Amino acid sequence: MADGVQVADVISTETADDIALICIDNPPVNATGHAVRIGLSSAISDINSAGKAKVIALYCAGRTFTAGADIREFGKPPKQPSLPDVLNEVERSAIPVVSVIHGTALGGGFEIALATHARVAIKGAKVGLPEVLLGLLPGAGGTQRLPRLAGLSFALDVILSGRQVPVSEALEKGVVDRVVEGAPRDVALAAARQVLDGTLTTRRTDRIEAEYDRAVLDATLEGVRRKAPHLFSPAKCVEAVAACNLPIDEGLKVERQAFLDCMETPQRAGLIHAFFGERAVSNIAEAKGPTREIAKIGVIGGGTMGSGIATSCLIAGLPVRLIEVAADGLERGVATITKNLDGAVSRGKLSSDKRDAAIAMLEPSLEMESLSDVDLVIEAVFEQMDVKKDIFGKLDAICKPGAILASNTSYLDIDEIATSTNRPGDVLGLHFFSPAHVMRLLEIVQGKHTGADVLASGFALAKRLKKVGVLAQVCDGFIGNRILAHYGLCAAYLVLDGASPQQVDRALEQFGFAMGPHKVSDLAGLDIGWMTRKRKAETRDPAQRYAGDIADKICENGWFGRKTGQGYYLYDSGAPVPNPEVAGIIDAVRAAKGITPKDFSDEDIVDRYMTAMIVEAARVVEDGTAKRPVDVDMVFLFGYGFPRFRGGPLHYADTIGAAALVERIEGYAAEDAHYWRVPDILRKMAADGSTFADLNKEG
Ligand code: 3H9
Repeated sequence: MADGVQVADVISTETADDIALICIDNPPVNATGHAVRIGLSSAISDINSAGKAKVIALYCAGRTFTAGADIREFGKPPKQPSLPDVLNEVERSAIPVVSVIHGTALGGGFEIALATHARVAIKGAKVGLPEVLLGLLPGAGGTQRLPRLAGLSFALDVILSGRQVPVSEALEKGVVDRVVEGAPRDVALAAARQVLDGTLTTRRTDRIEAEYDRAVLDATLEGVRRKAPHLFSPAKCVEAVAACNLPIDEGLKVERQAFLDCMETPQRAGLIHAFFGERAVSNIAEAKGPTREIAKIGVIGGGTMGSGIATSCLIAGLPVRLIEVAADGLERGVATITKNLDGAVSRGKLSSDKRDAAIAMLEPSLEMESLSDVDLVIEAVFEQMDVKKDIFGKLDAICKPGAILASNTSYLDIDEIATSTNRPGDVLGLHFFSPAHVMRLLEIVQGKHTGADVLASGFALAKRLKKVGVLAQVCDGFIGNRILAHYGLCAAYLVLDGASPQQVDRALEQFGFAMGPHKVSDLAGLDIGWMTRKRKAETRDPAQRYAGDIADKICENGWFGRKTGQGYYLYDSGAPVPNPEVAGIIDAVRAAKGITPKDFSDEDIVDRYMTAMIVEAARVVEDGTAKRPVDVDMVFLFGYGFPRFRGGPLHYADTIGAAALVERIEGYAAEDAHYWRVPDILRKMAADGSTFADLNKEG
């Protein structure tokens, strides 16, 4: 028995004449957990000892061949036998082994197939080595066997991209020997017979000499360092592949060490947290239950947001009725949707046929009454409560009973919006992120009265749109924008007190963000923050130091960022350069406020910014706006460009530790005790030594 899983439950063998069949049956994805490794090793050795069979055929039950190592075992003490050892036994088997691939043979799963002596794939199958996406490298022979079978360049491409290779390509590259149709067991029997009658040739990969080209390896290494400077595992992948010119035993040792090096990094833990987190957000009771059918969607508002939402629905094959108040607005909306779809075609994300089908499913209309037959309406108009309430009042009168009424508001109170209808149970928030047809995050906001089936339908829609739906409760800004408002203030304080916008951006880009906060603001439009500051001016907390003066002055000049050609940066000649006039504005504001600029190190900038993010993220978990820390993490990975290899703000917080964070916050509080306050939840965690990961486990 291994970890409560019986070996006999996951590996079975049967013999028929000269043929031995081994079946792996470890749902859901036949991962090579401890029991599978023990079972496979014993099966190979028992069949060889018995000496009756002349060929072994290995296949998997269920929906797929194996998806590789059981990722849940990583980070725990390793259990023998290791997968590389088992696969060496497979390769050394005196009786030839043929593998039958169906579904997706990924990572250690594909490595099993590479260690067998012939590979037959069932039509539609895919193979791949996605370890790099988990901060790892193929550690069970993939870096040694794939270049031997398919050449250096192909191996580097597959290992560094982590992509799933269609079986036709795998056949062309000689990675699989043939592609057939049929059920895995039938194909396994047929393949075994072909080995016996000599129509399917077997070969030992370890006896093939790998093609080797130092120049290709050097150029690849330089490329990964340039493209992914923060990531540890891509360079290790190249290092391991570079050992494929050694005798295989030595090459495997280099691979093993490189794999263990990757295993030790926090990046591996962050990326695996991201893998499971993406699935965990919808693995909750609220997302399950019965749903309402959504076959036709209404989108109100043809601006950037509404058009992006409509594009996303159309790409998913959902007909959309787009509503605008005036003909020119409607025309602009249709033009934006067409542009979005054309962009998806040129990026290779959509076929021309699907683009044409999507356009055919779009019905523009100036009549709100035309929404009487849709199953879901998504309102995406200005962020003004009275406008939204007016629309929802009308929708209540127009829409059929049972239709779901959603608002794409980024911060307004869904419950108040729902009061303008007689059906608050049908109302929820569906907060998309711009550009809505590209960004994968969807905050699903539960109102006080939102029906359980309405909420579950929100999750079903997210899945259909291939988005990551995260449950959020009502508050100003929900999960993401509420946290952003808090750490955005920290960035503003850093500039007010001594850092330059460029230094803040550089420090955070070095930390792993694709863009620093000032570049992001320039991209989003500085007028958006300006409007929000004006809107909140009356309710601003007088005890809180105001930090908007610099941004206000930039906006007063009409500089709204990229769209006006200047903001914190100038955009005249392509690559952004610091706007020299902003430095003058900063000096003037500091002088007027009597601030003597301080020197901040890049490390200090990152620490303050990240601590501010963690503080508000902790509060969002504490007050239940987010269900668990992992929900906050996924909001940031999929909606805010947070570096995936750091797992999300609260996963990152665990790498610092609650006690160290409390100490940090108390240190900053000496400068500004109003802004820097320790959340109770963090103080409690510091006292009892618990972590955000513990809270995830509690659910
Ligand atoms: C590796 O192999 C290292 C080796 O080189 C060396 C070793 C020494 N382990 O995605 P789904 C779970 S590294 C454990 O929703 P789909 C998943 O969490 C590994 N669990 O289904 C989910 O659980 P739940 C390299 C796994 O049909 C359920 O299975 N391999 C694993 O949309 C269904 O998954 C990879 O990186 C796993 N390996 O997609 C492949 N995989 O139901 C990772 C999945 O509780 N897996 N689960 O939420 C995938 O890419 C997709 O799961 C796959 C199926 C395409 C297979």
